[in-house]
Amino acid sequence: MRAEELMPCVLITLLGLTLMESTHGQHMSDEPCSVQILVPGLKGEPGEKGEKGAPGRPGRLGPLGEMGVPCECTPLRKMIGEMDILVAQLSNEMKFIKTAVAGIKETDSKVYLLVKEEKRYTDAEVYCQGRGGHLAMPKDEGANAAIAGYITEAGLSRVYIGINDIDREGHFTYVDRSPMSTFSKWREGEPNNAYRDEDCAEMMAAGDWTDVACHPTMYFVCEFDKDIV
Ligand SMILES: [Ca+2]
Ligand SMILES: [Ca+2]
Repeated sequence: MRAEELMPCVLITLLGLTLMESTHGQHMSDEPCSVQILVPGLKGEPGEKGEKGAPGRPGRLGPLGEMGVPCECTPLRKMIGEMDILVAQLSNEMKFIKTAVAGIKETDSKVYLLVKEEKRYTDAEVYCQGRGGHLAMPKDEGANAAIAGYITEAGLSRVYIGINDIDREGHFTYVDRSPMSTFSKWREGEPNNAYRDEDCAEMMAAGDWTDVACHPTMYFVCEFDKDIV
């Protein structure tokens, strides 16, 4: 108990004593000012849980966001998809070009491509057709010389060209079934249908032709019309 709280008691006590003295034995309380000191009791049992309180107030508005970049996402995704396809096509074309030995040979109307992948005759034609062409079909001296020069520069001795008698023995046509013209470059003694098994044709480095079997695999030359290249 602090001093200022004691003061009234002291004053009352002093006053009481004064009264006692002045009233000559008049009865006074034995305890004119009892001092109670409060001591904390034992801790009680925890109370029951209270009911849920009302929801709090909404929080303050957040700060303004930064300006975003406008995103037209659907067209962009479409563009990216199309670019992926283009890249895949370009990769295929690059591979195609890398298989060509020494660039492309051309005449006024044709582009020739020597493909250094060994294939059977029919597979070689399928390969050329897949790129919009055919196995090379030399129809004049200029075209034949261009292809022959290509073979020689590549250091090869022979390639398949687009001439065969698959449909009718002894009746050679170009691979697109167009008839042979007056031009031909058969080596002397060819075509001879050796072993009765030679229905396809190859060109030697010198530019002459021989009939050969269609199933061996070898390099070949494709030709493309210039207006579609
Ligand atoms: Ca034949
Ligand atoms: Ca032959």
